[in-house]
Amino acid sequence: MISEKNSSQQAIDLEDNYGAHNYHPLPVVLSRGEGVYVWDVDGKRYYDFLSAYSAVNQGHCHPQIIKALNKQANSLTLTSRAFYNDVLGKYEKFVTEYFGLEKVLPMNTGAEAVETAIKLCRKYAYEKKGIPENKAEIIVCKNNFHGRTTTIISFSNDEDARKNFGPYTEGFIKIEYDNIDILEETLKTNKNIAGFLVEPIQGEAGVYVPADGYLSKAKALCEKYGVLFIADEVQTGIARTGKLLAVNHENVTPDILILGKALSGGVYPVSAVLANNDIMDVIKPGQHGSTFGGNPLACAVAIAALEVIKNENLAENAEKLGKLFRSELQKFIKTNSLIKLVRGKGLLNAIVINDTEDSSTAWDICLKLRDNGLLAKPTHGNIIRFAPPLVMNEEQLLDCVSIIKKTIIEFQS
Ligand code: IF1
Repeated sequence: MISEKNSSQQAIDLEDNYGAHNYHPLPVVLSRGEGVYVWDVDGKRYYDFLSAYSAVNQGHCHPQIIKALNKQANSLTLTSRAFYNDVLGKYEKFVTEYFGLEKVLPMNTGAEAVETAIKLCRKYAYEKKGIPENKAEIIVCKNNFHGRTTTIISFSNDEDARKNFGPYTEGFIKIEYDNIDILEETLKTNKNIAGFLVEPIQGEAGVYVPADGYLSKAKALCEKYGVLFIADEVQTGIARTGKLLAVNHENVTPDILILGKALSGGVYPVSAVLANNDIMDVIKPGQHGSTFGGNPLACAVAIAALEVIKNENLAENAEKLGKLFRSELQKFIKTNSLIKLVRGKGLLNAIVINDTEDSSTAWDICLKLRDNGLLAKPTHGNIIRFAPPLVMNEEQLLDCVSIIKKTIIEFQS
């Protein structure tokens, strides 16, 4: 029996005793969410500045998305792809028109969608480009984060993510991010390149924004060398950075687009890979799939989640509030020695703290932010990511800015 007393500690103990220790959560136990807020088991309210790693862009428990979830759950949840269902086709038409690519392959998690993109890219390379069997290479970037499957961690350079999970999958060339010359050099000197897989902003690396023009130049180089440009917009997509997609800032259309997280507004795992027909048509029946991918519940939820983005102008809001957030913090850090810099795009931002990567400063600041009513998570010992739901308004954002300033000042005294 779980008593009502100390329910916070009870919940933590249960996870500690019965769950694998593959996470180190901030000590706060949440039981409710609405819009930009979450509440802990004791009823204390917080601003959510993580948004479940940008999955909850539409805000917690958005009524329109929950309504779609409930409505669909009452009629049909899963058929598998062995049969047709009456929602998948509607969703496929909707999502392809929404993003301007001809076909979609529905999956569930971000990592699955990345795996799908890799398989699609390789198959296209063998069948349409004539790369010799098993020789295809995909260029990836140093400090990438694309998920946690064995293939994906094979091209990570994060020791925690990688070490003792080998043997690793071959066929990836890792180059420096945000370096266009190295990309061209790599494309020029290797003849079996099938694709270039890139995050438009590197999230896990600490919200690292590449130089203006990097993505459009990279896309142009991919075209020149006949290589597929694969954008992993799992974290940056769906209005987070102030445009529907982060590549839209540079008017780039990816050959393969990978989406996840906020594609469902965070209520259900929904991911997708989009591409035009000449690419997508290399996959034939039996060659790829998933029991849950494209299920009616996921499709209904994703349609609602994408409608909310447009109806509520969340990309424009993210753009506007992001500028305000950075300019307010910019002003503050001029007067403060603890924060080195603030960077980001739209409402995907981070502060870099004047301390070493292995310090606990970012963690300690996050604990104090929590006490002051704002939840954020460090990425590395000296970087804190700030990514609130995009349904925030200006007044709330300024309230958050003052919580952050107050916390940093408290921390220093
Ligand atoms: C965790 C980071 C964020 C992603 C990109 C694919 C995936 C992710 C660009 C895989 C997932 C997550 C997962 C989360 C931590 C997290 C993360 F800090 F590691 F980098 F968001 F910032 N492509 N990102 O960012 O998607 O399979 O998880 O659905 O706890 O591992 P998934």
